[in-house]
Amino acid sequence: MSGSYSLENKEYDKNLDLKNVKPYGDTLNDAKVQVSFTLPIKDDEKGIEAAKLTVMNMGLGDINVAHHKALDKEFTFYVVYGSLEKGVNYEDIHVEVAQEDTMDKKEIENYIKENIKRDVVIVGASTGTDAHTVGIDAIMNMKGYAGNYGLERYEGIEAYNLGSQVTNEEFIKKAVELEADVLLVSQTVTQKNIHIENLTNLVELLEAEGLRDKVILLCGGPRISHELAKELGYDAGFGAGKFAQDVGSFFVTELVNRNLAYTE
Ligand code: B12
Repeated sequence: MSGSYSLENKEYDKNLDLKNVKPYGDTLNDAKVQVSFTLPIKDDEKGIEAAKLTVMNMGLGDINVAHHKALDKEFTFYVVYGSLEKGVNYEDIHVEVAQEDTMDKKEIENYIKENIKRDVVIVGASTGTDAHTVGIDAIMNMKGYAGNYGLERYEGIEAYNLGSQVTNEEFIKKAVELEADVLLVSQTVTQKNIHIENLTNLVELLEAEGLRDKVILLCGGPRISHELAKELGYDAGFGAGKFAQDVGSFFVTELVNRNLAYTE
């Protein structure tokens, strides 16, 4: 057919270099990315140029402002495409993860039966001013999330979900009352680093009460990494795509390894 354009006839770079990995847009190594942001300016030609310069400042070339929309008189939303000049050395990356191997529900239940020999008590909440419950519910609720049962359904686990907007003081009080082995903290809102402030405050309060070393302290949320959690004084952190079996595998083995699993 005349005028038709065939992708198959074009020569593309097909060499994947793990020492210089670049984003994949339409083809390997084209280094294309999409960035979206809002500028506090009106939606006109000058604004589009400001959006281009903003993206240029991020180190992108071959820039195309694909979308601009006035949010009101003084704010405009932009979607911009560009290409990155510099790739990353994937082979040089070393990341600390909470758990290399994840057990499934049955394996965790058997592990508790054989190694802990009593129920493990877990208290969880979305703490501070954070009103998001879906994350902690995904981990704890009986029915679970995305085909993964929550901890309430596990044999050998006694799980208490306190809900959202639980102050750190209330959280600790309840943990002491229930003699919790494991504390699960969920943080979703990260604006102005409120999560850092809140998570740090919890560690300080636990330390002040002499409780920090007596519990397994874990946090999670869409912007929580294991690295950040460790930095803040937590035993581990779990981000997006983690489920009850990931955190469960971690705390049952940690209880045994740290000798916190008092056995009769
Ligand atoms: C639903 C929702 C709400 C609902 C929450 C209902 C509820 N009962 O939870 C409502 C409408 C109440 C709400 C309110 C607000 N929201 Co909201 N909300 C969302 C939304 C759309 C989905 C969140 C969600 O449910 N995700 C699904 C769960 C399953 O995912 P998850 O939380 O990541 O959890 C997984 C992992 O992170 C991990 N995990 C999570 N916690 C834990 C804990 C442990 C211990 C472990 C092991 C693992 C773990 O396991 C889970 C399963 O894999 C997101 C946007 C989005 N698409 O993500 C915005 C979002 C989170 N909300 C946002 C904001 C700003 C707010 C408000 C502040 C808005 C406002 N100005 O009023 C308020 C919150 C007020 C407050 N005081 O907290 C922002 C947060 C921005 C930021 N980074 O700070 C988001 C990202 C939207 C956005 N793009 O701006 N929100």
